[in-house]
Amino acid sequence: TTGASQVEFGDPELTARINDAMVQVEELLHTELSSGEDFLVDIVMHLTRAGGKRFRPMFALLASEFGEKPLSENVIKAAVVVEITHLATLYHDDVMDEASMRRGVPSANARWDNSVAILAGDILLAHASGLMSLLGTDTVAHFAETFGELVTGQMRETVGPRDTDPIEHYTNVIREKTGVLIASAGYLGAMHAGAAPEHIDALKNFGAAVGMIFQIVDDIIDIFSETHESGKTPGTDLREGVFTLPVLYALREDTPVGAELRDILTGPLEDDETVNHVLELLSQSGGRQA
Ligand code: GRG
Repeated sequence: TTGASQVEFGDPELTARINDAMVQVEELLHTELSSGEDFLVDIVMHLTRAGGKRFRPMFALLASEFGEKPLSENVIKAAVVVEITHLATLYHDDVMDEASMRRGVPSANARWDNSVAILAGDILLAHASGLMSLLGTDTVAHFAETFGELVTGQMRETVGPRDTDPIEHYTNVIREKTGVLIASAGYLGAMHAGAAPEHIDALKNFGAAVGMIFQIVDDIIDIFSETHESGKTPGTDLREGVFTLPVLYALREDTPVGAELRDILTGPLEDDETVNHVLELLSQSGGRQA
């Protein structure tokens, strides 16, 4: 009834525990975001109601299994803080990308307008901050750093210096904009379960790596899918002049389409015809192997 996604692991007891805890995550998420006047709640709950994988809170719960108090109340709160922060970034990201779809429904900027979507992201951050304050100053300090890095990643992608190696630039961007929040899920889940410092650290590092893989897959989908699972049109990054790993791979000297791509890809792509042509070249480039 809560819409919480169900998962299955090899161990049936773990499956039951995690699914029960995900129901608690969903309940707290709904309770937290449902406070306020009706007109606000509709906007703030828009993407939560639309679905989403809840990958980050799930990872926080799993990380907590390494501690003495797995799935404790504070672990649930930390998982919800991470999901709400993620939601805030989705609202803002869709404004920046002028995206019309998210989680299979119209994005908030399409359904309302840019101002509403930006403000909704801000309210979500206010909710995340309130909930986070219940978890103590260490968590707040950790989160301030995490969130700063996340926004830096988005900023680096948009206006960051380009004098480093392009792959290094891309790696820095995805580590920051996607890796750190998933790392934080692992860190906070393990920390609030009372895990040993070396386990907390390992789960943070594992989360960072998983987050980067997650973003690379997302970027490959943006280039090579017919239509995005979320209903987004492929080629969003190209339209913005953001060159992700499959593009950087195809641009190399030794790919058959590298020279032509280098001529075309000098900045954001203006029209659909050029975007489609580039997508076609990329599909011939072996970029899927990137
Ligand atoms: C100040 C709130 C605020 C944000 C500014 C916009 C921004 C900084 C950062 C954007 C970072 C971003 C959107 C990274 C992409 C992360 C990503 C892979 C999103 C998709 O995640 P999924 O697949 O989505 O987990 P669901 O819908 O399943 O939750």
